[in-house]
Amino acid sequence: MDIVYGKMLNVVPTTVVSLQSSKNIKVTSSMSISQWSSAPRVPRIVQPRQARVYNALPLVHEARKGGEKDTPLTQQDKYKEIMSNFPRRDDWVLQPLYQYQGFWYFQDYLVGLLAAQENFKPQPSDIVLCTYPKTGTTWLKALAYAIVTRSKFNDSENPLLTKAPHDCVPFLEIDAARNASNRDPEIPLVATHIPYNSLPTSILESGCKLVYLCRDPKDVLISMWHFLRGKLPEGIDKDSYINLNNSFEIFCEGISSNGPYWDHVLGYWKARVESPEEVLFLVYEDLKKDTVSNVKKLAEFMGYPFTPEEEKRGVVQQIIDLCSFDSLRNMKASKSGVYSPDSPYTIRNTEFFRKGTIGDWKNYFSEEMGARLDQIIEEKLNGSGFSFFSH
Ligand code: PAP
Repeated sequence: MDIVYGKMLNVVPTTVVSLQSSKNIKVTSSMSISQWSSAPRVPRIVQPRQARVYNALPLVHEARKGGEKDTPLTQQDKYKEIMSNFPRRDDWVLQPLYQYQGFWYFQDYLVGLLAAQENFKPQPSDIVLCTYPKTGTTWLKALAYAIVTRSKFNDSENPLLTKAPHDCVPFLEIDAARNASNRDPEIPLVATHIPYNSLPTSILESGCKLVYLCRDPKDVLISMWHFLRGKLPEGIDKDSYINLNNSFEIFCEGISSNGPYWDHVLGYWKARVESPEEVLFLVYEDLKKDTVSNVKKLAEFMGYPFTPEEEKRGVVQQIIDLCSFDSLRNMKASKSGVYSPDSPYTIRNTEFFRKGTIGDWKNYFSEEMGARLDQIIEEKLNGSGFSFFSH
């Protein structure tokens, strides 16, 4: 495979202090893409942050030659120009994070998000699977796909046996927004990491059902930390680029891909409180501990409830078994395949399956660090009616 490790990060990070147009329009990162397009061009007033020169490193999603072919170059350039005015942080080293509508995003991902906001047209029956990265997206995709397609395929024909879950359910900001033909119109599922308030208005106006899955933040951070370190070239001292203590501190500050994590959770939780018939809110730990009732809840919510006859035949358990960590991890597609080879987001499927357990954070953080992150999250969620402690 022709992977380019060529994007150099030898840049001096900058922070946008203020942006004022000649017509006195304040330009902020909370503006929508269409507002940006009509805003007059403004000079950048920047203040250099701590000057750091990074070594050449691969992108978070390894860039491939020709990988950006789905999205016209002019559009890519437009988005990159827009985001060059957004507040920026370089803490995670692999790529800059840009702040947009209150959340931080890696540069290539933000291009996809902006394209999704501008272009995505949902099908009326679509169900959107929404997650913060590393909270169980792969598992949720597999379960939802198996539920929705169970009468379409017999047991030996299910595409999950030969295709990775990420190839069965497209990502809105990676596949679907880049090219509408990247999805099968017969499968009403699309997945996204986009926070609730930044979802394309086309989704919010369409009344599509949303399923949200969240996870204990301590395990999310450990999972993400492993994933991002896995993007560093072999043989280098990974701790000098992405070490645990620094990752912990910046995550606690809210600086992480699609973070702050607590705001991501809160956005979907509030939506669920306001419209329980449109938003299902699931927790990874609950799904692990009581998979049967959560899978039934998921099927019911999506409009594909199990019949008593199906329950008697053990269909619920068959789906759970098919989508279990061990089952999916051992599939040929998971062991050898690559996610999204025609886009700039190329990830080996093995990277989506690490341990799949609850509480792995204890092998990395001290009790004090765990308690500190818990306290931060609890304070942020305080008064919302949702707490990770009750799961
Ligand atoms: P993504 O955001 O990049 O799509 P996502 O699937 O959300 O990744 O998260 C990966 C985590 O889910 C991994 O957790 P870990 O690092 O703590 O191990 C992965 O192991 C876990 N995972 C993947 N598939 C399953 C599954 N079938 N059951 C339980 N956990 C799973």
